[in-house]
Amino acid sequence: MKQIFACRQDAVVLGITGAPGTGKSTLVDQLIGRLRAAGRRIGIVAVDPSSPFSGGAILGDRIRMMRHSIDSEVFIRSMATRGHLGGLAKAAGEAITIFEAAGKDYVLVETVGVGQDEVEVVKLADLILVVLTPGAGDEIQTFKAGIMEIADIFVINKADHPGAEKMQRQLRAMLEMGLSTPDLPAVVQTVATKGKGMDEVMAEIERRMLTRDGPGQEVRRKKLLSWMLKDVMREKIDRLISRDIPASVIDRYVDEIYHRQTDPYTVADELISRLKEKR
Ligand SMILES: Nc1nc2c(ncn2[C@@H]2O[C@H](COP(=O)(O)OP(=O)(O)O)[C@@H](O)[C@H]2O)c(=O)[nH]1
Ligand SMILES: [Mg+2]
Repeated sequence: MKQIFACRQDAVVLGITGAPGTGKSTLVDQLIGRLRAAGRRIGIVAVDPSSPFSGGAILGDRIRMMRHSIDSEVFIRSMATRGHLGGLAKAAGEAITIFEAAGKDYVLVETVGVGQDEVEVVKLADLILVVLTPGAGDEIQTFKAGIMEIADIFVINKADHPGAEKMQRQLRAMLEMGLSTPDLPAVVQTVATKGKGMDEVMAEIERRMLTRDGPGQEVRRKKLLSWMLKDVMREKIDRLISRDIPASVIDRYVDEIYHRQTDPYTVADELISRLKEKR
């Protein structure tokens, strides 16, 4: 990773988030198709337990992804939400860094916009697409997760279902009321399964990437780096603990705690000062 860090160059990082089943993976699949047609090299980070990329979805989706899995310029890295030793930010950050070092032009990060970690990870993207579907109370979910403020492009997918038009109007009205920024988020209708509306989505991505402010990008990048740094340190400290404090010592302390001779807080302080003395 040290060497990989030394040779990374910035790719465009697109975050795609939304409730499960809204069509994020289908949309990513469409984006891959369009970016590949333009000769771009692509890395995918799928942080989505229900993602076809991570093997959780129905067969039809998996088959659809297959057309890209034989393309050597498309690399898909799936990761589960939980179970990462150093945390999700580190795992996602490492995947993005590796893609950047490998010369990918675009990195697409798909996350379910439900857990706090997932939302935080998607916030690190250069551009954020929030995927909604007509009806289904998605609007309320969006507000809850606080992604209303961070979306650059709202994608109303499944526009073949009733209510897309109404939702687009409501969303636009809400945005015009709530935000004073000159560049309002775009609201685009799509039918991802048919590729409908994808030209507009691509045009918005390209237009917004051109006008992205440098300082804002730096802030986001630095936030990712600060998370990674902390996660890497936590992992190293964890390793230090298991290496330098033998299990027998832990067992002895646990025994003392059990017999009410001491408590975990006092023991932790003692063990930490011991670790420090050793250095
Ligand atoms: N009717 C309709 N179905 C769609 C559309 N986009 C995706 N789907 C279907 O919705 C389901 C969930 O899609 P998926 O991409 O896995 O959603 P994700 O969980 O957000 O990644 C799949 O069965 C898709 O075929 C759309 O625009 N219209
Ligand atoms: Mg998915």
